[in-house]
Formats: sequence, C-alpha cells, structure tokens
Amino acid sequence: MSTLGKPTLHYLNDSASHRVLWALEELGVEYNLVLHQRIKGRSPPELFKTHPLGKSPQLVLATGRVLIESSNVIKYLLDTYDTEGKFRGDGVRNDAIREDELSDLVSSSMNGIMGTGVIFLALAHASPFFARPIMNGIWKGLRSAFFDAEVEKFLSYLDDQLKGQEFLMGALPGRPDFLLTFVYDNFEQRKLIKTPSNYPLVQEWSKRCKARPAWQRSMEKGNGYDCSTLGF
Ligand SMILES: N[C@@H](CCC(=O)N[C@@H](CS)C(=O)NCC(=O)O)C(=O)O
Repeated sequence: MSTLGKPTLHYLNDSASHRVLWALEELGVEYNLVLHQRIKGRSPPELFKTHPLGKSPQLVLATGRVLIESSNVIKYLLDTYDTEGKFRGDGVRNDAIREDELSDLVSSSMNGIMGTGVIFLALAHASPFFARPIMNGIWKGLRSAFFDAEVEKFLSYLDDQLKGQEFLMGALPGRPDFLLTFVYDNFEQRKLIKTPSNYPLVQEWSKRCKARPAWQRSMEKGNGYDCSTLGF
C-alpha cells in the first residue's frame, strides 16, 4: 500500500460510484474520498476538472492517472489489492472467464436496459402535464412489448447463476456483484421489476450485500445512495 500511495475516489451522491466505494471497503484499501453533490441531477463542474467526461466514479491514482468506468476501476482494484485472489472465485465454476462474462453482462447488457427505463421515467417526469399521459402510454406499451421481458430474462439468468453460492463469484462478493448492486438497485427502487419475488436468490443476494460491514461503512462514508431519484 505505502509503495503505491493512496488512490482518491471521486464519489457522486446517488450514483454508480457507490459500488467502487463498497469495493474499496471490502478490499481494505487506504484511500482518499472526495464527495460531490449533484446539481439538478447532474455532475457539478468540479468533476470535469479531473476528467473531461465529468462522470463518476473517477479513481485518481497517486501517480495522477485517472481511471474511469466502474468495471475497469474495480478490476484495477482487484488486480492491485486482492493479491491472494480472495474476491476472484474458487477457480472451478467461478473463474476469470466467468468474472469477465458476468461483469460485461451486468455493465453492458443489463445497464443498457436499465438506461432505457431511466430515460423514459425522466421523460415522463419532465414532460408538460398535458403530454404526460402520452409519455406514460408509450412507456406502458414499451414495458409490455419489450422491457419487462428483457428484465425478466436477465434476472432469471442471474437467479440461476446464484444457485448454490452466496455471491456471483462464490463465497465473497466479486466484480460482477460489485457492479450489479447499482443496476439491481435502480431496477428495484424505481419499480422496474414486474414481480421481484420471482427472483428469490437475487433478492437474498441483495440483502446479503447490504448486510456486509463493508457495505455499511460505505453507506456511512458516502453522501447518499438512493437510486429512486431521477438523476442520470
Ligand atoms: N459506465 C459508467 C457510468 C458513469 C456514469 O454515467 N455515472 C453517472 C452517475 S451513475 C454520472 O456521472 N452522471 C452525472 C452526469 O453525467 O452528469 C460507469 O460504469 O462507471
């Protein structure tokens, strides 16, 4: 740790950066934390001083290099600090290919579906009152034609992947678990899952993540994590 220097996490309230904060706590990394507050749902100007995209999370290494994209940041943290591979699975079912595959599934495929839901909810919310019924009608149609079935497919798949193990990578949370929290919390808290009880193992998994002392420390250290708000 001392030879590397402390990395600095730029954390935005109610955002994907929470999963990096949780990972830092799980791994016992010494780090600096800079808390940013959304302005009208978006990043404040300070986040653009460290990276031109102004997104969060951003992890600034002691060398000054700035890492972005949660999956990339968490992979860096695991590669650097999980020297015994405790959070990388037992190597049998839970191997490196599974770690990449499930991480991509969560942060690309599922995140894309989640984004569609978030945009439609925001559009309905921002529409003038007379246009709202039309937007809500379009959203309802999209849900029954496509969205609900996609969510169902992904959550059923993950439920199956959790059979016989507590986390997606085994006995401890791994990269896909860190990533999934934000995506699942968005689906769940924004009421985008038609029948949450159809995925009992995912529901238990979510409770298990939040019961971990490292999760609780991350909640105390951050400046809020509520996915039901209408920010981007
Ligand atoms: N794919 C990126 C997403 C980063 C991202 O879009 N973060 C959002 C918060 S969830 C953000 O910074 N939003 C503020 C804005 O764009 O103004 C990741 O996984 O880290």
